[in-house]
Amino acid sequence: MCGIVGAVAQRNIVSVLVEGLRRLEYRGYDSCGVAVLSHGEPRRARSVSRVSDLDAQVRDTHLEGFTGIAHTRWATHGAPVTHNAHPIFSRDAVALVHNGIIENYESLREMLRGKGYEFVSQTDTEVIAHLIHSMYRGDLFQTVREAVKQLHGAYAIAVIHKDQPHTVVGARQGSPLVVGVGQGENFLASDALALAGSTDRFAFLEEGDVVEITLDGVKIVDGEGVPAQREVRVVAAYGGAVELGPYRHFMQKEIFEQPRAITDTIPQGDHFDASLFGEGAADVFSGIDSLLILACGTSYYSGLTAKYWLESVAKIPTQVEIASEYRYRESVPNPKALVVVISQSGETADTLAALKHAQSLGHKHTLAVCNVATSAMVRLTELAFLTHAGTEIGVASTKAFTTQLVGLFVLAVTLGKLRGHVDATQEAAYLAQLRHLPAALNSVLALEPQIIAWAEEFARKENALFLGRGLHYPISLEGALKLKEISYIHAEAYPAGELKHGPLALVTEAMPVVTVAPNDALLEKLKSNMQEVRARGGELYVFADADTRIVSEDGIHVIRMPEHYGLLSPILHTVPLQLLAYHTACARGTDVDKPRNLAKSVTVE
Ligand code: HGA
Repeated sequence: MCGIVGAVAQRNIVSVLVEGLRRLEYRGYDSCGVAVLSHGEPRRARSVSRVSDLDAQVRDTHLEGFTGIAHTRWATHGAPVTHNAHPIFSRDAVALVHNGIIENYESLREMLRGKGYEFVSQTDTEVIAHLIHSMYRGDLFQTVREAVKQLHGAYAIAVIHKDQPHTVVGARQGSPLVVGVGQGENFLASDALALAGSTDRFAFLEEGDVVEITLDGVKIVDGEGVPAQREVRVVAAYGGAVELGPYRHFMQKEIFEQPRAITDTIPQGDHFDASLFGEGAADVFSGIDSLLILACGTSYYSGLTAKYWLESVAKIPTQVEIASEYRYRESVPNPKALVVVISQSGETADTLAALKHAQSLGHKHTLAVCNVATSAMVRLTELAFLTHAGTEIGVASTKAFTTQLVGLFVLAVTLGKLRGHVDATQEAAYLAQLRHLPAALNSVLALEPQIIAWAEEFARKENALFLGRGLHYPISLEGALKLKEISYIHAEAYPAGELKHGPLALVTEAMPVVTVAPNDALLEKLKSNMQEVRARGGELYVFADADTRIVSEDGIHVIRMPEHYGLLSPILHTVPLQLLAYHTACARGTDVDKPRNLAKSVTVE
C-alpha cells in the first residue's frame, strides 16, 4: 500500500528518496513520485510505471534537492494516472504525499473551490495540499497542526513548502509514519525498512502526532497539541532482508524460509510459559473466560485454525471475526474475553480499527500476534507474541502465516496448561512436536517437483475448488486464497461436508478439486466426499498423509505428505498449497510478488 519517504539533509537526497521507495515497493503500488525543493521551488517527477522508471526520469531531468518527499501510491480515489500520482502540489508552493483516505474530502473540496482553488486530480489527497496552502501564514508546522484538525479519516502525510527550504512536516492518524534520526539530517517514512542504509535510529509516532524535521532537530506534538517525546530506538538487521538470493521470486524464497522462520518463532526453554506473551500475562490469562480473535485475510485464517486448537487443547470458547465486519457492527462486549488481533505488519488498518473499537467497548485485555515489534498494534495491546518470520516482501503471505500458527498454538497450549487441561507429559509432547516441525517442513518442501507437475495443469484452468475438514478447513480457505491472489484463477474453499449443499453443482471434468487429506478422525468422511466428486466426473488433486492409504487412480491424483502430524498438521499442509499457487502463477506468467490490484501492508480501510 502507499509508501511515504521524506528527507532533510545537506546533500542531494533524491537517491535516498528513490531508494526508500524501492524498499517500499513490496507493499504494492500503482504509481510513484518524488518532489524536492530546488532553488526555492518544488519540482517533481511522477510515474505510472515502476520505481525504476521514476529513477530514470530523475536522472534524465537532473532532479536534485536537499529537502524532499516521495511516494508510492495504491489508488483509492482516482485512477492510477500521472495527474493523480503524488506528490500533489498546491499552487507551486506546497507539495504533499498522503497515505490513507480523507472521508470529508467532498465538503472540503467545495469549501476550497469557494476560495478559488482549482482541483487538477481526482484524489481525496488534493484537499489536504490546498487546505495547508490556504492556511499557511509562515509556519508550516503550525499550519499542519491546525489543518489536520479539519480532516476526517485516516492519514499519514509528509509536506514541504517552498518558503521553508530545510523543513519537512509530517502527521499521522490511522496510517503509519516513523521518524528516522540521522546526523545532521532527518527522515520520515512509512516504515523503518525504507531507510535502511540511511539510519538505524527511529522514533515511532503515535496516533495524532504532528512532527517537524529539520537538519538538526525533530519536534513532535501529540494530538492535543502538547509537545511530546517519542523514544528513539535502534532498529537493526533490516538491511539484507530484501535480497532475493538464488530464488526466482520473494514468495518462493519466503516459502523456503519457513523452517528457519518457525525455528526462530518457537519459544526457547522447556516449558510453555505465560511470560512468552509479556509481563503480567499469567494474571491476564487466569482472569479470562473466552477469546475474541480479530483479523483480516490470511491472518483471519490463522485465527480460524487457532479456534480449533484453543477449544480442543485449552477448552476455552473462541470466537473469530473479520476485523472490518466487527468494527462496524453492534456486538455484545464481554470484558472477560481476551481480544487477540493478528497481523503480519501490525499496521493493517481494519484490524487496528477493530482493536480500538474493542477497547472503546471496554475490552481491557488485548494481545497482538504480529511480525513487527515496533508496529502500532504491538504498541496498542497489553500483551504480544512476536513471530520471527523476518521481512516478508511477497504480497501473498506465506511465512508470516505459518509463524502466526506457531504463535497461536503456543497460546493454546499455554492456556491449556493454566486451565489444567494440559499435563506435563502432554506439554513435553507438544514441545517435541514443535521442535521437529522445521525438519518435517523440509520434507514437505522436497515435494516441489511433483507440485510443479500439477501446476502445469492448473495453469490451464479458470476455476478450482478446495476441500478440507475440521482443522484443515481453514487451510483449504488459505490455499484457495493463495491461488486466486497470485494466479487469478477463481478458487473457493468449502468444508468438505458442505459439498452436497451447493458446490457439487459446479463439479465437472473442468473443475479441479484440491483436497487436504490428513489422516485424522475425519478421514473416512472426507473419503466419502471425494467419492461424491469422482461420481460427477470431477478431478481430484489430493494432498494425503502417507498413512491414509489414498492412492492415485483414474481421476484421483495424490501427492504423499509425511506421516500425520497431529494437531500441528495444518502447518505442514499449508506448504504444498503455497507451492501449488506459486508454481501455477509462474506457469501463467503473472507478477507473483506484486499481484494486480493488491498491496502488502493494507494501511487503508
Ligand atoms: N487516497 C489517496 C492515497 C491512497 C493510499 O493511501 N493508498 O495506500 C489516493 O487515492 O491517492
